[in-house]
Amino acid sequence: MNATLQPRVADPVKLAAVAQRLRLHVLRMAERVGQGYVGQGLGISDLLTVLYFHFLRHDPQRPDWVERDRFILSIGHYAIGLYAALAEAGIIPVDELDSYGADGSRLEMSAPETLTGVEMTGGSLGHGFGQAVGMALGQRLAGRDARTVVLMSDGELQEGSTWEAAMAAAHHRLDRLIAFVDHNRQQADGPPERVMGIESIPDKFRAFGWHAQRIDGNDRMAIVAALDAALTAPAGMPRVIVLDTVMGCGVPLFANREKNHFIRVGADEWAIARRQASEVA
Ligand SMILES: Cc1ncc(C[n+]2csc(CCOP(=O)(O)OP(=O)(O)O)c2C)c(N)n1
Ligand SMILES: [Mg+2]
Repeated sequence: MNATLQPRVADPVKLAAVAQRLRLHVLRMAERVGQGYVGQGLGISDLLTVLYFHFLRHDPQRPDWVERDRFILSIGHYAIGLYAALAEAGIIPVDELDSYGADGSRLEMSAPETLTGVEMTGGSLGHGFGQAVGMALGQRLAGRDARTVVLMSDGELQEGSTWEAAMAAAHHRLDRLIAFVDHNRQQADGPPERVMGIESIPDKFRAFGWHAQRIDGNDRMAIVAALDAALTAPAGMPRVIVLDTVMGCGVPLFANREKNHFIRVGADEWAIARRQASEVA
């Protein structure tokens, strides 16, 4: 096994504190806009915490370091979560979060690759996975051992391009590619099982030649363990980790809403949300 693929030891206390700060950053951004993709940002904070503060090899002082592991956010509307992680990691200034979604801001509601730390412009769904496959292939052709990590959504599994990318990754035996699926059981028009069913997600990926796992995506140590298992899985297969997540996780006020894709929040609710996020560790 290549030494660079060895798992590292995670610090659960540190990760809990970081995840809480990410959630508070998400609320701070959303409160200024008054609405938005709050549920996604909160739901994915645990993954982004583990990636940016445990797993990814990156250097905040040199965001363009050529040997860095790549993180590709296929779902551009999740940008609010990514900005929180980039700020907490020191890649963009924390104070810049206040400009989220404002005219002229670098922090557009869909992540643009013109922003430091963003690898791909999002917005049009179903493209990040294919781009990640291309980047992983490119890393190998360049002789680098960097890992490529991509996050896509359950809604994106309904796109044909997703399965073309899955097939290509297995064909090219891209074992340094790790794909995450945020299975939050929501898309714009309701739950996927009502719009167009996508289960069983792990079985579909296995049929395409992938190493597949499924975990509680809001359990940070389960994410750490799944990444460890992905690093030591058989060579030659790309890896996928399906995350069962709760939209709005960490803020019960939002987590319990039936329609969570784009949350409208009353002016009086933000203080409650902030308090709830502060209580969860
Ligand atoms: C190609 C494309 N089709 C449609 C849209 C409009 N759109 C934006 S978010 C979204 C929902 C996609 O599902 P998912 O990412 O699972 O949504 P969430 O979990 O955030 O509710 C849709 C259809 C888009 N951005 N791109
Ligand atoms: Mg979804």
